[in-house]
Amino acid sequence: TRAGQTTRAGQTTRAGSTISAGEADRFYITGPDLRDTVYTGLLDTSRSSANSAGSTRIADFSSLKKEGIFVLCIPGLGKSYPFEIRGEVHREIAKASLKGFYFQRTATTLLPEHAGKWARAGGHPDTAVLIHGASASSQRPEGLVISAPGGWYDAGDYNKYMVNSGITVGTLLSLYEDFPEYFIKQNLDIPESANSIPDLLDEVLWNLRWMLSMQDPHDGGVYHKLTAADFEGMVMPETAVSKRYVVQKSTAASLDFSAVMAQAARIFSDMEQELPGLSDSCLNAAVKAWEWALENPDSIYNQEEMNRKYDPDVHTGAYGDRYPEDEFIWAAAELFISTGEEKYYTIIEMFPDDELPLPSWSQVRLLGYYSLLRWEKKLSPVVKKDITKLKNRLTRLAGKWIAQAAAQPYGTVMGCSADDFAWGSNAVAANQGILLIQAYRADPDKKYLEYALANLDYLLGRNATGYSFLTGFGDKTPMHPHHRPSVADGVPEPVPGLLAGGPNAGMQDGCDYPSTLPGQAYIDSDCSYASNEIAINWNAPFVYLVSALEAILPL
Ligand code: 9MR
Repeated sequence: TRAGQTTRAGQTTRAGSTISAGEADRFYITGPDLRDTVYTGLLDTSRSSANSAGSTRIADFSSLKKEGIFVLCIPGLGKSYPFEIRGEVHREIAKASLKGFYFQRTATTLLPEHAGKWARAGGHPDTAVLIHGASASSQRPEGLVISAPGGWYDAGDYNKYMVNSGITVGTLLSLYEDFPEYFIKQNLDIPESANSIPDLLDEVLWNLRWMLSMQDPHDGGVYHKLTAADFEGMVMPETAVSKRYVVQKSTAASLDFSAVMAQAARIFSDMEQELPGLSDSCLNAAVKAWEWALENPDSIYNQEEMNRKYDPDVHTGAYGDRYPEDEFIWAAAELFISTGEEKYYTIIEMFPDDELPLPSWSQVRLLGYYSLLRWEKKLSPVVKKDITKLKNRLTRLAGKWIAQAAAQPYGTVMGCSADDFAWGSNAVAANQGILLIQAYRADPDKKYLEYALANLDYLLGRNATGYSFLTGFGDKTPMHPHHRPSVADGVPEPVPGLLAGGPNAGMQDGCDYPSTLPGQAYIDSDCSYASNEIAINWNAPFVYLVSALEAILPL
């Protein structure tokens, strides 16, 4: 059997566990020692046809509400990992996945009292970063060097990328705006935990302050990334000391920055006492970056072209988004909400078509739409009409997904389309979950939550690989993520609370995958940057999904 996922007390999950292969037709839920049967049921074969995930059957024990530790057992086939039924079952995971960002902090020592056995020295001070392509003779006002310390490492590598920071911080700030009460109580055990700001916001500030330093004060444009010319070896941060550069100011980076700063401005305006002036600084920065983007709508980051012009060649992640239309929509929505000025809403086409493309680093339109929905009550009558349209589209899409998921072997929205299994597929699963939660907020029907929870189950083991993809949680969980500190620190367990990329049919790293079925194209090897890297833009939607469900459930 695949891992039996954890089921919450007092709440029904769509399906209990997904079983692969075998002939038996009955399953038993027992204590961990296989005694004391508390439930028996028939395996549901209605979805048993072979599929992209292999061949599967469902063991549905949703009606079992007894608290305790159990295993699911099928005579002749075997037993599951032990699983627990109780309330608040995801609480530690919500905390650990957010704490994962603390472990990604650059430029600071992680002390044992916060980091436990993963304590480490700081690296990458980034106080004197070269401007790529600048030369003494060009005499540009920005000069040759900037200081841009702090922020999070993007992923398993040691670089800092604005576009990816944008969607990550936007997702985390949206989580705070949607469920503020949950975060007033949460304690992450980070250096700032004793202050009066919620730890979620303290953690976000570590990256937000870095983002602010990436804006060119002379014209408002924002540098696309801060990077070494090449990826560093698998070493600890303090020994990865290659020269660092900021490269070209780009339209996408400036708009993502603008959106995040506008959103931060309204959140921090409530914390003027703790963070004097921050809200104003964020709003000014947001407006300046927006104006720069309006004047520079075609400043697309093209790494090959840049390498033809300037030395040294840069070979790190490009995040080369060629279509900034959705970034304009996101930034316009956030600026409109924060300033109340309709010019931001009317200057661009907010609804170019009926689509609701799932968020990713290159597609951020929905982040703007989610914010409009969140602030509906504050918006003018003109906009309210659009909101009604938006809600209908959202619930229609969620309903379509659910109908497909009901026939899918694992009963999850994730995996209904073969396209789901791309690079960073676990973020696809998490973002689908967020969409279902947004649909629930628009139309409080429990079915949306059940399927959001099913996608969380997917990420924690109810999938064709059987892996629980969050490091440190589950019996079968990544031990060898593509993550430099986890490889180099000499600690057998990887840094906890980090989400692996997940099955990726592209398998671009050429590692030795055990299966090429899209849903199983995953390998727990640090070789595999295409399926087993961790990244902030994957952790953030995971944190959203798990925290939102903890905040809402049980109903
Ligand atoms: O998440 C990115 C994925 O969509 C791209 O296909 C891939 C190749 O360009 O890059 C991924 O992002 C990586 C980034 O470029 C560098 N840091 C690690 C990121 C996660 O693998």
